[in-house]
Amino acid sequence: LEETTAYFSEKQEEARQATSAETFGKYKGKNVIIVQVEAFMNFVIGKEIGGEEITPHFNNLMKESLYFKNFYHQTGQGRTSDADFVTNISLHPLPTGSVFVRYPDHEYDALSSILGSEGYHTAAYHAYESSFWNRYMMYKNMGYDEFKNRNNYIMNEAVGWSLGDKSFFKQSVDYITEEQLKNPAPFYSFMTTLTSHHPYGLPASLRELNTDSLGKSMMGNYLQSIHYVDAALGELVEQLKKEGLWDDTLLVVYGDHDNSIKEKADYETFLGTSLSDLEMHQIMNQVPLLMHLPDGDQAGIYLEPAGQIDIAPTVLHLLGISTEDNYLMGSDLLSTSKRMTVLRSGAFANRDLVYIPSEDRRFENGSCYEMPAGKQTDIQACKPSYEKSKLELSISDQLITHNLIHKLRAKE
Ligand code: GP9
Repeated sequence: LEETTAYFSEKQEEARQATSAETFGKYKGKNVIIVQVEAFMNFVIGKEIGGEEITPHFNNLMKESLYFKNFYHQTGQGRTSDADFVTNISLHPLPTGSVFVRYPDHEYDALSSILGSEGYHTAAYHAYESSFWNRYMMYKNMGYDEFKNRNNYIMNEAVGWSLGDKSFFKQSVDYITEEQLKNPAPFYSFMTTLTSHHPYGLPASLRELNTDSLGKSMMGNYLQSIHYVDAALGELVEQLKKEGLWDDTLLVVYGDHDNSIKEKADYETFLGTSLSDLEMHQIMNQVPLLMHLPDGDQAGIYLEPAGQIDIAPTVLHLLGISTEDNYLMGSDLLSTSKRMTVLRSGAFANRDLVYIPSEDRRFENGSCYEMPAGKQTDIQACKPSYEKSKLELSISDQLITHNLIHKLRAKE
């Protein structure tokens, strides 16, 4: 408890100072839509195959959005559920299993419950079985007013595991507009897509790219799926504009985790270059993060490392909701810069260094790189940040497993 209290007093002081930043509360009362895209990785952004852009809609939206180029997923074995947990609850996932499944009844400061207590209507949307990853239980704990799951969607576009993302977005926005008519309060919508799920078996009628140069590889199928999701994102933006919601909504889009294609050769063939261990590590761990603010404000390419853990604090900062009394491990991305992004594997990245652990997890057997040069350096250069990253993971683990938020609040 003492260690945890000391850690969070520092974080909460950072949050207190952030309230005087220019960006704090700039979008007070605006709606928030967060889209978590299945297996959406950063290496496809801005890339082409057969003369066509893989993500033309995303690339276009980037021009009027904040795009975080060095953004990491921080998931562990709980995959999609971990991404949801890190993003909405701003703690690390566990070293084994999924928090959604193991500790769905512990106390957390979820973005949904914080926004709910600020008068927002909150809803989670995912067109699959509500029990998968124990969402049904966990979303109750996270305080969502509604959870629209497979039972609430008309299956008019069957693709892969479930409903295609185009119809999923269309029906989800219809639910939002329906609710707005009854209750015009600001809303928070968390949408989890599914079409681009492994093994990427998109029907021939939906494959629009020419991936012949990759043969019949899974990588080709993956790119086809991502191209489809990108078109679905384009339709989502158009529908939000048509419904008059676009100018009053913060839209956040990010990838949940890697695509499970682990062979380096597949990436080398697609990118047309050989890849170092560091480059391969970045490819497998970086996902895109895009934030569109009304009027295209703050647009640009942000290079400082960041991770899913920073999304909830950033959204709350922009809405002017102070997190001084919350237990969130991430940082607001607009008012802080000297961050360290810690991954569940024990890897970390800050402005100057990237550390990659070895298989045996012994610190001295890992690799330390100077950034942005990407040059391997003496492992000892990574030692101080390594100690900090270890502490961060262990505090998060203890907080979750021993229900410490509950205990700390009881002490207050
Ligand atoms: C299913 C979906 C898939 O509901 O979220 O999760 P994943 O297998 O990617 O962890």
